[in-house]
Parts: sequence; C-alpha cells; structure tokens
Amino acid sequence: MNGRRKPEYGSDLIVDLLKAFDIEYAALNPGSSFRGLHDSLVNYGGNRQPEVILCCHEEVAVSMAYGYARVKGRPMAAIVHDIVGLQHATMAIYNAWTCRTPVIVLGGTGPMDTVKRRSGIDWTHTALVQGEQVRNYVKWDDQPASIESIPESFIRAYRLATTEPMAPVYLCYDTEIQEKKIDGEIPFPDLRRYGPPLRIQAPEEGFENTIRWLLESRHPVLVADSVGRAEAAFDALVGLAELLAVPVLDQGGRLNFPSLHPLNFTGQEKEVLSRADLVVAVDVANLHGALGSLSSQAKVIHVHLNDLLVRSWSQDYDKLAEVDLPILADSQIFLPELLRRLREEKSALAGLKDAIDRRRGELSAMRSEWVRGFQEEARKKSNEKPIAALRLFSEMAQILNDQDFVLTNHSARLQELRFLNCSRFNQFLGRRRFGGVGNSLPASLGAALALKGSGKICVGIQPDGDFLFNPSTLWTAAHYEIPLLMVLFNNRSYYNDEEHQGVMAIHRGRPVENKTIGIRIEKPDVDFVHIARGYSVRGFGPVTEPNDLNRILKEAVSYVKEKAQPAVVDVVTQNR
Ligand SMILES: Cc1ncc(C[n+]2csc(CCOP(=O)(O)OP(=O)(O)O)c2C)c(N)n1
Ligand SMILES: [Mg+2]
Repeated sequence: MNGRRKPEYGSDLIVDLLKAFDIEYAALNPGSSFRGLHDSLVNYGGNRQPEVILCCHEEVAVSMAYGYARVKGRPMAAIVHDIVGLQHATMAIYNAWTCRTPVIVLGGTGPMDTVKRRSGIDWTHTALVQGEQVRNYVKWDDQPASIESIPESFIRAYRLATTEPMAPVYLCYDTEIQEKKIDGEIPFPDLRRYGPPLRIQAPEEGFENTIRWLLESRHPVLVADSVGRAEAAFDALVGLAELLAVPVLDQGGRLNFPSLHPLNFTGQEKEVLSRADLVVAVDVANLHGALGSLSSQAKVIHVHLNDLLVRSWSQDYDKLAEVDLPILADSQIFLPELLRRLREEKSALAGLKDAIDRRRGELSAMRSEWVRGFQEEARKKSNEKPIAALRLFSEMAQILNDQDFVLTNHSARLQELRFLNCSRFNQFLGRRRFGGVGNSLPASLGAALALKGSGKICVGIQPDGDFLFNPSTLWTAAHYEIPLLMVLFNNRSYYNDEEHQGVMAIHRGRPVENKTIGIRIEKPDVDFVHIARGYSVRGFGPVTEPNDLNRILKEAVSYVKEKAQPAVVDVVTQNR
C-alpha cells in the first residue's frame, strides 16, 4: 500500500479502508464491542480522516451522518456499539433509509466464538445475526468472518450505499477480528477498479415521447421531489421549466427548484393540476399523493429509480400511481439530455413561441396574485402573540436573503420557503420524509459539520418537541465548535397530535378542549436557553414580542457567523 503504514490489527485495516474512501468523520458513542476499532482510529489513524466525533446518543451519531450526506452527497461513518447501540441507532437508520441517503454504519459484535466470551455482557450483547436488527431498512449488511474478507466487504458496502438509489449500509465486525494481529501481508485492493457503475439512462422512446408530449401539451406541469440531490438535475429542471414556461410543484424531498422563482407553484397544486393535460414527474416518492387533484384526462410521465429499492417490511413506497409513461432513469443524466434535445427542436419551439409566452404571462399573473394573498395574511398576523409563523419566516427572510445561507431543517408546513430565497443547488436540505421525530437537530448539526469552514451560514427551523428528543446534540455542537443556528419553532406542543385528537373528538362527539391533554409541553414551559447554556451553547430569547424578532435574530446570526459557534434562538410561536 502506497505511503500507508502497515496495519498491525484487523481494525487497523478497517481504518485504512475508511481513509482510502476519504471518510472525513466517524460519529460514535463508545462501546467495548469496537474498542479495537476505536483504538485504531485514534492511534493508528491519528484521529484524522476520519476524525472521531463523540455523540451522546447513537441516534445523534447516525442522524449527523445523515445530515452530512445530504450536503456532501457521499457518506461519513457512524459507529455504534453492539446490540444496544444499534438499537438506539435504528430510528436514525430508518430515517436515512426513507430519505435514500447513504450512511456507513459500523459496529462490533461477539466474540462469535463462545469460548472467547467474557461471562455476562458479551452474551447479552451478542446476537445471531446482529444485522437482522436493521436488515429491513439498510441496503446491505455484512459481518466479515476473517480479516482477509474485510476489504471486499467494505468496498461492496461503500459501492452499494452510494449507487442510486442510495441508502444506509451496516457492517458488523466481530471483536476478535478487530483485535487480532495481522499475520503477513493483506493485499490492499486497487479501489479504482471497484468504482460505481455508470448511471441508468432512458431508451430513445423515453426521450421521443416525453419531447412530443411536452411540445403538444397546452398545460404541462413538472412535479419534482428528490431531483435536487444532484446539481446537474437541479439546473436542468430550471432550464426545462423556463424554456417551455412550465409551472413546477416542488414536493420538497430536496430543493428541486428555486423557492421564489416565478414558475414555482408549490402551494398552488389545485390550481395547476386541475387544468393540467400533462404531468412530467421526476423522482417523486409519493406520486399518488402528489397528483391528488389531477384531472383524469391528463397524461403522466414519471422518471424515477424508485422501483430499484423496495422492501416489503416498510411500505414507504406509498400507493401505486397511474402513469402513462414510466421511465427508469437517473434524473441527473436524463434531465440534462432531455433539455439538450428539446433546445434542438428549434422549428417546433419557434412555432410555439406565442403560446409559450402567453402561458408564461398567465402563470406570472396567477403567481403574483397568490403571493399577494399570503403576504397580506402575513401582514395581518404580524403583531399577533404568540408570534405567527409567517411573521417569523418573513423576519428570517429579511435577515438571511442577502446572505449565503443553507436551510438545514424546516417547519411542519414548509411555509418558510415562501419567504426565504433558496435559489441555489442544495440550499435547502429537504423535507423530513421519514416521520420519525428527534432527528432534526442532529441532522442539522451533521449538515453544519459538512459545511464547517465553507463560509455558509447553516440555519435550521427547529420544532420544540423534536428538539427534546436529542438535546445532547448541543454538547457535540459546542465541543467541536460547529457553527449552526437553530431557530426554535416553539409552539410548546407536540402540536401535530393536537390536530389528531381534535379530529377524534369531533368524530366521536367528545370534548374538543381535551385535545391538548398529554400533548402540550407546558407547566412548566421548557427553558431552552437554559438547556443550551448547560451545554455551553449560546441561547437567545425566549422571544415572545414580535417586534423583538428582528433585533434578536440579527444578533444571533452575527454571533454564529462571527464567532463560528452554534446558537439557539427560542421563538415562542403559534401552533402553525
Ligand atoms: C419517534 C416519533 N415519535 C412520535 C411521533 C408522532 N409525532 C409526529 S409529529 C409529532 C409532534 C412533534 O412535535 P414538534 O416537533 O414540536 O412539532 P409540531 O407538530 O409541534 O410542529 C409527534 C409526537 C413520531 N412521528 N416519531
Ligand atoms: Mg411543537
């Protein structure tokens, strides 16, 4: 191995592989089942590439790795203790799975050879087979049975995790293999010969039909969900929408389209779908839901890779949608090629010029009216107490829109995207599709870790209930001095469920006022600033006066920017 130290133990070899794949960080909570690997990371690897990131919960470690991958498009590692650590990690692994985000989860087990086990803990912490705990929501898991088989196993894991559709993988290392001395030389593979496969492109008829239908359509609509995971696809979608004046409905799995673009019709689904004659959907996880108000005459094209990664256990594939032309293709090569071909249809485009200009004009008028509507609503609510969501978002927009920011997390209804100008590739990291609360704070921290030193300001909108699952994330933020601003959307409630209880009450004729019992986080109110201080993170607020927002948010943004440290602003808000 060129220039590398010679690995002495099995776990040194794992570190060599992590280095060879440029894994920058390994987030972990310590455990004896990987004490060999832990030693190798620090003393053989020099605690660099990967650098150990200590987390106070395995869910934090894996969620950080998730956030990092959302920014970088490639994985970092999370290392979790045997059975017990893995159990804590499961929620975050599942979340990464539903968002098709790569995470390399490593762990220890055993010794599998029972005569080598200590009595007690080694038995209660060993499973046959440990990977089964997460097998239904990782793309692959493995437990190499010898030091010699570690490289192939790792290479396969990395390649599977990072081949579209991407997903987490789990590698489990027997303590004995980690701690065993290497006898002789283990050949280190030439990684260039195990690279990822070329991307999947559509056949000719996919392009021909899509182009013909687009040129024939009077009211086409684009629906995109995770297109924005690649810059080439993001740019091509903008190009396509602008070329033909097509409204875009952004499902938010990623930032698929500039949030304030005149052709962004997210929020006006009914208006555009009810008159659409063609929908071109790209990478939509729940197409059936997205097309709710579509007229039955409209044709539907769906370009996606969804069917390549389906498991029976979790039904995260949603209801089947009716599609006239399903195309299996990777949008990051399909969309640029589609746009290139469309631009070459010069005579057809010239013939359609008037119709396209008319459409552009109509759409522009429709959007302006809609914008006036919600701006008026924001103005009306502007002085209400607790603080209205729209007031908070418009204040954030005033401060952030001329800065280089990245939105790492969002509020329940994603209305901040009506105010915040997210116009660049990956400037918003996407909607939480997974539904498992507790991930927002560590995921945002992982994103901020990936962007540390980039000059970008990472800002997340942080629901209070979600925060309370993993507040210890703040310790990691403080210790590693990771600049991140979390703006608490503190409605003092697990509010989502108040709505459910309200529905139940009405349905059953029971007292609606009881809907808050077991749901509101009040009496006492949580002192978030105090919690932050306890982890040596600067806290601002609680902000209860709408007119204090501007000053306090400005102060917090400057603090995070200038001091390059994390901070929390507690904003006491209305429910939604
Ligand atoms: C792990 C987990 N536990 C419980 C739930 C059910 N649940 C969904 S939303 C929600 C409320 C979350 O409260 P908060 O984060 O404050 O957001 P809010 O609805 O108040 O905006 C809960 C408890 C869940 N989705 N995931
Ligand atoms: Mg809440």
